[in-house]
Amino acid sequence: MGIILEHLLNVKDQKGAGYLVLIDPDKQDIESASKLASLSAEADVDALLVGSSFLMSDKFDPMVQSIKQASGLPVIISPGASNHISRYADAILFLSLISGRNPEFLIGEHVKAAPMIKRYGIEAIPTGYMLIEGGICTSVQFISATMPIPRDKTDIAVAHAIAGELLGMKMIYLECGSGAVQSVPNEIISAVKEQITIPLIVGGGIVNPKEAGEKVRAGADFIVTGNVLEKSGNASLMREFASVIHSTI
Ligand code: 1GP
Repeated sequence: MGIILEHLLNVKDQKGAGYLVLIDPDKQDIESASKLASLSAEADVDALLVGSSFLMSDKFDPMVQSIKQASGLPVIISPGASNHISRYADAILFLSLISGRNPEFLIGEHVKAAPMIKRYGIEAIPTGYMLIEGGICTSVQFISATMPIPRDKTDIAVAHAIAGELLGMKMIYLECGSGAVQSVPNEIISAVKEQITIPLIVGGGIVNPKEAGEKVRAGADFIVTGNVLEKSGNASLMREFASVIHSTI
């Protein structure tokens, strides 16, 4: 097992659940991203995710390097496509968009990215990425040209997650998409959690610590927030998220 996946599993064992902060290179410049990264380290965040659905920034590589230096935290790419690779990252969520039926996001982008990931020695964490309907058409839905799983189709979500685990994925990521107006329903989280043995990441549209705590109680092993901190860079809110997520179970 790679050291970053091991770190994540240790976090889950020791703290009950982990807190991941997503830095979107299209919404930050290097300076503000580095500030967010160093605040994250002070606020007991467990790792940083970096990525977006549609990378417009030409500063991905230096940004990953800067947030790594500023935080000392594990930096994990959460890619939207095969060009979202940086030699400075510790790991990459090797996301397969299993809720969709677009071959590019099931295997095509992976083939394009694989040689570079290998060359740089970046730890790849095979992850089943499941888009759940979140009240708006998010960038990930539009860019991937896939249909999210309807919020009331819990059984369909569960079947996808089981399939992901049976295919050998190491984590399942339930995602409503950045800026979603509704986060992943707790019913889906608990039903999926009951049927899989691999860790469960939940993100998209989580706007306050209380909501994050509910997701952990429902079965989330890792919570991801992006927008809510990017807008405010609010250190005390970040600490509140971390303490609720780490103390909920
Ligand atoms: C993590 O994509 C998300 O899964 C981030 O979503 O920006 O809505 O927090 P938010």
